[in-house]
Amino acid sequence: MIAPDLRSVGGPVEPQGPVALERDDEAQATFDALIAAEQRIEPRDWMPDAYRKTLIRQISQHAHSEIIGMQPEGNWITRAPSLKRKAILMAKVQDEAGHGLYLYSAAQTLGITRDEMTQQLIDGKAKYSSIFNYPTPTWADMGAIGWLVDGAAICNQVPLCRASYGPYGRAMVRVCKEESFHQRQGFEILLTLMQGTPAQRQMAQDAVNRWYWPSLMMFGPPDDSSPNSAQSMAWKIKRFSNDELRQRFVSMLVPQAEILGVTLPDPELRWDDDAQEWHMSEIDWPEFFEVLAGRGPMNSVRLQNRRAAHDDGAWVREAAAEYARKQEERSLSLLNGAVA
Ligand code: FAQ
Repeated sequence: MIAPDLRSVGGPVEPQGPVALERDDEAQATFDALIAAEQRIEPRDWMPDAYRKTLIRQISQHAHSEIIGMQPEGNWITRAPSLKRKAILMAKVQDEAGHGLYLYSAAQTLGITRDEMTQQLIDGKAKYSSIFNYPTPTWADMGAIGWLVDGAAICNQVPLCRASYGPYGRAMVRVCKEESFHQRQGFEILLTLMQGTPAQRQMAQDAVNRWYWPSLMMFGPPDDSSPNSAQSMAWKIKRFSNDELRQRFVSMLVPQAEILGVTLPDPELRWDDDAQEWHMSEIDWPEFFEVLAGRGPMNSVRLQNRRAAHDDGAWVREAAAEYARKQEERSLSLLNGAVA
């Protein structure tokens, strides 16, 4: 069944004074009704300013994360242990670039330009996921990133496929399909290492030890210190709280860790039957906030690399813009010739 379209407000006329106020109330009521009815807000719709700003914040941070997120694994493309592993890793890193592009496009529908977002990132003013500020010293890190980081990304992003803002939710559907391939390839790298020599098994366990806690931090601060959650959930951008998703993630990891034969590095981790949740050690929140403040192990390297790539790519952007200008000029003169 097709849901009835609740939009009755629209059109280009911009009334002033009391009429405008009435019109704003009407637009707000339509927006509220669309959210309540689980319908999507589209770029053409009126939306509260705070909703627009929240989406620009979250989607642009998400896009930056995908772009910066290419670096930890990009670091291993030239050193992958076989041609097959190299091809898979290259495809994965390219996928992350694609995710960044879908997300920048979704954010652009909200009235911010790609240049503005890029500038915020390279000026160090924009956030991106804390997880990408950790180093990747061994090949096993490729397995741990796929299994844990992409695994956490899937847990967080599957509910975002139902985000109330249309372009974001639709971008997430494709992203999630690709992330599940990423997670499986990470799992398979770890499985192969765990079936190898004692040194390979140790390398896999070390990588899991290093990525486990940062991957739990990806879900954001605890619910009682998450300033944006309540409003984002009321707007149905977020569907679950940070702690709820963290719990789901651990539920997914525990049986998979058993299959792999790795130990999750938390001696306190156990299912609490009374609370119906995983009991775990306290996450190192001071470390999380240090990373957010730009003082993680790899923050400055990640930004330096991004700035260098931006500078190195300047000629490509200029050439593309000039090519587009010439194409337009040519099609205009053809059109004028046809008219004359
Ligand atoms: N890192 O009030 P909340 C990936 C910030 S993609 C950095 O809870 P919210 C794919 C937060 O932005 C990974 N900052 O905020 C891949 C807010 O900042 P602000 C990225 C964080 O928005 C895999 C402040 O703290 N995924 O992995 C983090 O309601 C492998 C207060 O927090 C997304 O972006 C953090 N971990 O909830 C790529 C998913 N956590 O602006 C390559 C979409 C929180 O108020 C390789 N985003 N902050 O100063 C979301 O779902 C949400 O934005 C949350 C945060 C859950 C991240």
